[in-house]
Amino acid sequence: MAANSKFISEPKTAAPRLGVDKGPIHMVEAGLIDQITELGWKVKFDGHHQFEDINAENDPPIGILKNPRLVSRVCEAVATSVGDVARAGQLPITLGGDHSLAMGTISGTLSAHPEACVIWVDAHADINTADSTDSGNIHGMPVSFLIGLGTPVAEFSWVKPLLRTDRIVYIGLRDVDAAEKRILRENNIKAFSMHEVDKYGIGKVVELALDHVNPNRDRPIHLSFDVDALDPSVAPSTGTPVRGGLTFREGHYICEAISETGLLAALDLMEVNPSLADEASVLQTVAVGCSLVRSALGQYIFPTMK
Ligand code: B3U
Ligand code: MN
Ligand code: MN
Repeated sequence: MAANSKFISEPKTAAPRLGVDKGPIHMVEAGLIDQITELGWKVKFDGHHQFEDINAENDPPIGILKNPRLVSRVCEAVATSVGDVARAGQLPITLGGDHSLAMGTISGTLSAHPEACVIWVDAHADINTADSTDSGNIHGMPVSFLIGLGTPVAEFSWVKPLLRTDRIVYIGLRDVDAAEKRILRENNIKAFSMHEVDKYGIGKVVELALDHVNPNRDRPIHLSFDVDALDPSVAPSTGTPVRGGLTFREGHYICEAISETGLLAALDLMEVNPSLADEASVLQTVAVGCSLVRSALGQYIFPTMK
């Protein structure tokens, strides 16, 4: 494993919910880089991406989309960084930050590995289009941009519709808008909601999810993990907590099972937001975020069990 290396990038994000951009640095300050170095990885830390030149005054809404230029500029820079790292044969890890960043990370991954598939772990589907969004929050929309659904938004013309509808699968959904349900159905996009997690158990759900996007277990996997997929009792410090989520073990199982495939090509750990809770909740959420990353990087794969 010493020959492997990875790249941790923690972009400052564009969320109107102030504070979400402070999430990543808490995970780094909690010792994440040392922790994954101890697992045998060679880590290169890219630091914060700073975009000081765009603020609310010079970034008015486009339609009802909030902070469109800032989100677009940040995501485009992230796409370039992640693409460069992936092309170098390394594993890009992006700590967020709001989930609109996945527009950048997944664009980067697909530019390097066009055959890659995406496992999107989230309470939300994040598949509203510019036409269907009620909130105008771009973090509720990245998947539609990546697939190329809805009326194109010129500001985001750099996002190429490289993601095929049969190369993404969801796990953990439980708060999906009516319009998003229609989009999922019309495009035949596979989703394992909490209902399926309860019904089949997490082991079977991950197997079925992989069977869908990666039947021969030969495609690189981009894991985009929104920490709000976990139950708020496990990860309270996040922007839009929704009760009835994944347990600590279910979240970790997903990361472990993907690690076990040996196909992980890129990882996002998103929506850790320390400004939204008391100190104990922040520490708990940051610790869980670090722990999920370690699991995805092989912490719990014991050679004696093979
Ligand atoms: N679907 C809603 C709510 C939402 C999506 N993602 C988050 N919240 N975090 C929306 O705003 O599009
Ligand atoms: Mn999300
Ligand atoms: Mn979410």
